[in-house]
Amino acid sequence: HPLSQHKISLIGAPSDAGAGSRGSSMGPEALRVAGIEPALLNHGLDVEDRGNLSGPHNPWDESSGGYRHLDEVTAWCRVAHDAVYETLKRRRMPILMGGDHSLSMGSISAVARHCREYGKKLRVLWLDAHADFNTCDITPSGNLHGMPVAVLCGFGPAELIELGGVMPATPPSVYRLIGVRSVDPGEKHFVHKTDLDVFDMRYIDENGMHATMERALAGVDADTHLHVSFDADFIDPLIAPGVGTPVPGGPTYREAQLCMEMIADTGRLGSLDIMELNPAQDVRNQSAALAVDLLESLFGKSTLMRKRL
Ligand code: HAR
Ligand code: MN
Ligand code: MN
Ligand code: MN
Repeated sequence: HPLSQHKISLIGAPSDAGAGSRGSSMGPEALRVAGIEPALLNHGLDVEDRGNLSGPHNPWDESSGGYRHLDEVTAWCRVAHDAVYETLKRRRMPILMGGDHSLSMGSISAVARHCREYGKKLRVLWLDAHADFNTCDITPSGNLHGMPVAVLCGFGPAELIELGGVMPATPPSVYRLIGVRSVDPGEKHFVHKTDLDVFDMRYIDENGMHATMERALAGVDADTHLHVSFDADFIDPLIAPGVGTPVPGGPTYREAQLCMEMIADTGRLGSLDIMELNPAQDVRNQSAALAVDLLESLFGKSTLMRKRL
C-alpha cells in the first residue's frame, strides 16, 4: 500500500464561498479548538497540522449563470486539490478540514488521481443530509456546495469538472450516499437517472445502520482506497446544531458512532473530509467536539476489544 494510515496531515480550508450562509470558514479553527490533533496523537498516530490554505475572500455576490462564486470556489478547489494530492504523494493520509462541501471537489479529484496512478479502486462514502447532486439547470440556489457529487461525476462547469486532469474525475458507481433526507425536486430526478447509490434516512430507519454500512462497504478490499466525505449536517441537528443547513431526522449519536466504527473495521480508510461545520450556528463548539469524538471511532477507538468473527 502506497500510503501509511498512521501518518496524518491536517489541512485547513477556511472558505464558505460555496455555501448559502457565512461561517463554515471558521470550521478548521473550531476543530483545532475541539482538540483534533491531541485526539489523533492519543491514538498513537503521527500527526502534522499543515495550517490553513489560502484563497479568495467570499465576495457575497448573486449567482450568475446558475453558479454563485464560481471563480472563488474554483480557486479554493485548486489549492485543496494540490494540497491533498501532494499529501498522498508523501504517503500520508490527508484530513481536509472545511470549509463548505464544495471543497470536496478539490480533495476527491486529487484522491481519484492518486488512485489512478497507483491502480487502486476508489470507494467514496458521502455522509450527508443532502445529495449534493445539483447542476446549474436544477439548483434552487446556485450554491456550489449543493453540486460537488455531480461535478465529480462530470456534470458541471468546465473549470471544475476538469480539476483533476481527467473528466469525469470519478464514475457515479464509486459513491455511496448515506443519511440523505433533503433532495431538491430536479435533483431527485437526476439522482434516479444517474442511478446513484443512496442510503437515505428511510433506508436506515427500515434496515438499521449496521445493515446499511454492510451494504455500503460491500466490495471494499485490500486494493480499495476508502475516502470518507463527512458533512457535519449528516448528524441529527439536535446534537450537531453547528451547521449552515440543518435538516431534522438524522442519525443519532450511537448510529453515527456505529457508522464510524464499521468504517474503521475495514482498515481501508485512506483520506477524509470534515466539512460544513459552522461555528456561527454552534453552541459552545459542541458540533466540532462531536466531530472529533466521531473521528476517534473512525480511527479505531472502540469501547472494548473486538473479537474477530
Ligand atoms: N440542495 C440545496 C442546494 O443545492 C442545499 C444543499 C447544500 N447544503 C449542504 N450540502 N450543506 O450538503 O442549494
Ligand atoms: Mn483517544
Ligand atoms: Mn454536503
Ligand atoms: Mn449537507
